[in-house]
Amino acid sequence: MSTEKKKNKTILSGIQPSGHLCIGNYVGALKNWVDLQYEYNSIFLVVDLHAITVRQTPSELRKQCLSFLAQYIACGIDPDTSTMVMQSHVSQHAELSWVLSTLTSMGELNRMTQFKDKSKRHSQNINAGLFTYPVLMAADILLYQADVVPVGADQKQHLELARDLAQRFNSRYSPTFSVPEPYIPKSGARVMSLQNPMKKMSKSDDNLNNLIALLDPPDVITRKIKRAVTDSGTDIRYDEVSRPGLANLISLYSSLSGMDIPTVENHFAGKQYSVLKKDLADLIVETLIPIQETYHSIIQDKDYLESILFNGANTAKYLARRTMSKVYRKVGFVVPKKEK
Ligand code: AQP
Repeated sequence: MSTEKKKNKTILSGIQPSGHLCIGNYVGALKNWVDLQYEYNSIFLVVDLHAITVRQTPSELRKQCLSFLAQYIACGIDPDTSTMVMQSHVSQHAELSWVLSTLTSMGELNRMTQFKDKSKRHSQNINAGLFTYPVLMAADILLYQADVVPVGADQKQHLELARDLAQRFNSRYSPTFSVPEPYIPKSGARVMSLQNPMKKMSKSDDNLNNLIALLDPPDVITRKIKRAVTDSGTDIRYDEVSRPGLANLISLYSSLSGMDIPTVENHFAGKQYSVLKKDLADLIVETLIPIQETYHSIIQDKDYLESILFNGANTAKYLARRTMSKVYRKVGFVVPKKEK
């Protein structure tokens, strides 16, 4: 497909401003956003409405929202090219979510594995928002007629629902929404926890040894990788089933170095696990140092960050209003006179 053609297509993705943005978010999502932003019209969201589905401290959440925006920029999202949006600045996300929730069955939401996982992790706060989270995510995507959604493998099920809802609305009323395609990277789609490689690395994990945060200092990164759980084998060979911890480290090395997995295996042939761990820690530090430098240089500049959000909201609201006026008309609402 030519660049010109792709420019007519939109990519969209977002991350909840909760916990610590981690290397899993980076290789599963952010790195691909950066690579794709010049090929497509791009919209990147800080999804604060999603974040309150688990309990947050308001003053912390406010800080996190700007911190995540600054980390997106530090990772390479270019505010002159991409539209960067704070989800709560565009009220149409919630409006479309309501309409789509009337097309979603309880059974579909009951099957969502993220809801099951999060209900276990937050058993004192299993709220309706946590249950309907995937509908709001579908609204985020469909509101902007996104064609491609770069996400990690954990979001595949939610993406399927967004596709189903787009098709359901289109066939019940008339063609209205683009049906989005997931963009899941070949390597790094599912970075696993460092201490428990059977579960995914999660940015809100209470045990910080399970994750590498994008803002972790070099000595912390080196220590966490050194202590990452592996097995008692000696050769560096990728096997997700019998050696999940080692496979996770090889896969991370592959994503960050750009080498495919067999090349990484050859590169470390005859070497010990400790060598892989040291080289991986160095590679992560090398990747994150420039990100951290940029982050620290912009995070205090609140005016700059707020102006990016102001511009992002203006662009986003224009697109969102266009979609919502179609949606409301099609479902049979009376459109206010001035919007006709
Ligand atoms: N381990 C991972 N490997 C690859 N991609 C991942 N993503 C998340 N974890 C991994 C991708 O990052 C984007 C943002 O996902 P999110 O906002 O749901 O964040 P999270 O890290 O998945 O957060 P948790 O663990 O659910 O904790 P909360 O949300 O409570 O902070 C997505 O594209 C995801 O695929």
